[in-house]
Amino acid sequence: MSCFKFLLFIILFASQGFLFAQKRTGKLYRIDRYESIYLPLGKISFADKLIEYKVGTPPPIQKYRDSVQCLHEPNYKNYQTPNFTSLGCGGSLTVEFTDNGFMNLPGDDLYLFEVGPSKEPAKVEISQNGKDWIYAGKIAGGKSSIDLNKEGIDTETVFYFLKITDLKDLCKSKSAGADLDAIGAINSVIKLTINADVLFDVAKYDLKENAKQSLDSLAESIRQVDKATILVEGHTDSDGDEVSNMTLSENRCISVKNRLIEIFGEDSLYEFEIKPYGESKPRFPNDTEENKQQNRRVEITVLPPKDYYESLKKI
Ligand SMILES: [Ca+2]
Ligand SMILES: [Ca+2]
Ligand SMILES: [Ca+2]
Repeated sequence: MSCFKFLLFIILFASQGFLFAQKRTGKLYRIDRYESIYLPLGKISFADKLIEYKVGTPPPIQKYRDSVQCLHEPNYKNYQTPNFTSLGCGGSLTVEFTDNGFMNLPGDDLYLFEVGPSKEPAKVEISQNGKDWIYAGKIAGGKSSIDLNKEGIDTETVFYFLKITDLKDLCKSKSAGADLDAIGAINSVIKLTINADVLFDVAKYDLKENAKQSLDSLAESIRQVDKATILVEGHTDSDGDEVSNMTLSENRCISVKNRLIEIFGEDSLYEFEIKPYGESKPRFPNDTEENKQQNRRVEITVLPPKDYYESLKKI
């Protein structure tokens, strides 16, 4: 290799390294002076919207009652700066995740940034729809994680709501009740469902011409995260026989995957996985035309990348 070529090689190599260093959504958040928590999907992983704030009794002083301070990335500075929401004794906060959801996957699933000088325990419940609640665990107070791996919580449901209720441990401070700076999902996901009729003609698996636009806009949502596993799941209705529906959904998954690879380019940091289900997982009984239409679908889930889960095994 000539000297010039070698130099060029070094420059290219270094600039690629630089690009890669730039291309990571996953982010470390400081817990204390010594520890941090890694969120593999980065800043989208936090609760986005306040649904309800029920202040407990006695309540915290007014400046600690700003209900939206518990949303988005953590930004606690010190106890005097009210960058957090205090629940009051026995109070509760209900929040929604709008640009992401969360799931019960390997390792800890949620991370609550409970801040301030005292550690105040709280109960956490989760919900798919904001109506039906499942007990998810207790936090001892302080910055705490929750593993959803318990009875009654499967590994397929995507949750969008979280409710935290103070357990009345410390009721006499200015910031009575647990103090929430941020509510994060470690196992954060983006789930996108697209009606198969938009993408394909009946019994076909090559994409319709205008399907490409639908997948382009879907790709924009995926781009919020630059490194992930993208799971493509295909479902049909019950018309036709089981075996051909399985083959059809598999071929449709492959079409969607190939189109996404075309959009993102071969050297993107996404890894694809496909799971065809045929007619085996209907959302609704296949007894009306409307229900059948709802059952014909492609579901795309953007998950933390595989190397994140491999790093968990090493600990
Ligand atoms: Ca979010
Ligand atoms: Ca888990
Ligand atoms: Ca905050």
